[in-house]
Amino acid sequence: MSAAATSPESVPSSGELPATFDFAAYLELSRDRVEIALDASMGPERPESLRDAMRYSLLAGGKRLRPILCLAACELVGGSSERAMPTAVALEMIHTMSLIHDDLPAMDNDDLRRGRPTNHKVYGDAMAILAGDAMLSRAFEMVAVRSANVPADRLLRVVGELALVSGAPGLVGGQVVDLESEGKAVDLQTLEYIHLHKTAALLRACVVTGALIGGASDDQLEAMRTYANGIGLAFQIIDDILDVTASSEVLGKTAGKDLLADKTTYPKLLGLDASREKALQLVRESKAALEPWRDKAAPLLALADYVASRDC
Ligand code: GRG
Repeated sequence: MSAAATSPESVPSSGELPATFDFAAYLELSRDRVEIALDASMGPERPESLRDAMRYSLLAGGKRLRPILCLAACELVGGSSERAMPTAVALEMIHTMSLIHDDLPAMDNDDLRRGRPTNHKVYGDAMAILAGDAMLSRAFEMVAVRSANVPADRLLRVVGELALVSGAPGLVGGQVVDLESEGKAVDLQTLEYIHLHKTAALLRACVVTGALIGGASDDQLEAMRTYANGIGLAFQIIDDILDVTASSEVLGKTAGKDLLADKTTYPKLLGLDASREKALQLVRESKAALEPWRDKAAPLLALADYVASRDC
């Protein structure tokens, strides 16, 4: 991991954030940059009805955690985050299309997302399916056609990561096991499989693709994977907890859905306190993987804390 080491004057962080790092300002600035890039990714295309349905969900807000992770990982290994922006947008597109499809009556059947009626409630089921499909294709177009100043072999690896994460080894596989598990007694191993595939895989792809574009070495990529696996699972555990403890108003999506759909969740299997402790432990392990970078890792360290402490 020597390639990851930063200047000798840095103090070992041990997961502690440097006092000078202003995470709130970092988050706001990063979100603004991502919003501008997302808006620019959707031109005056035809058919207008499809464009409207795509823009409706893509530009509906959301935390934008996935693109920000991608940009931060790229910068941590010394890359310019500008170069990672098309991939960051692609990742948010894959995430958003998965939300559109997840909300459909044939899946989670939800009416509320990001504080608004779900895509199919506004545009109908057929258009919501097609808007999601078009967004998935657009994600690959963003990487392959809109990226600049990234070596072709690196871009090819990014395309491979996105293909894996959006297919059976990633989101689709996780969703299938999730749907098949509804109403059944699910053990911790199966629950972890669902969470790792439905949620953690995309968060890992964000960090890995950002690092690939930034020129990361194999050792650095391995450390990034370890970091991302921890925050990925922690993110979904917190999601399970918030489903029980937060209101629909705060979440911007229907609270209490897991109980209603008779889903197995971490709080159901372990209880709220043990679930929280598990998430915190995963975040601690994630942060430890970034130690070689010391203070330079402040954005990713703070994002790990954010995953555990978020309230929506
Ligand atoms: C990718 C081809 C392809 C298909 C998708 C429907 C499906 C297959 C998978 C479901 C994936 C899913 C909805 C997982 C849940 C992940 C999760 C916890 C989402 C909430 O993410 P937040 O809180 O949402 O970051 P915001 O709105 O802030 O972006």
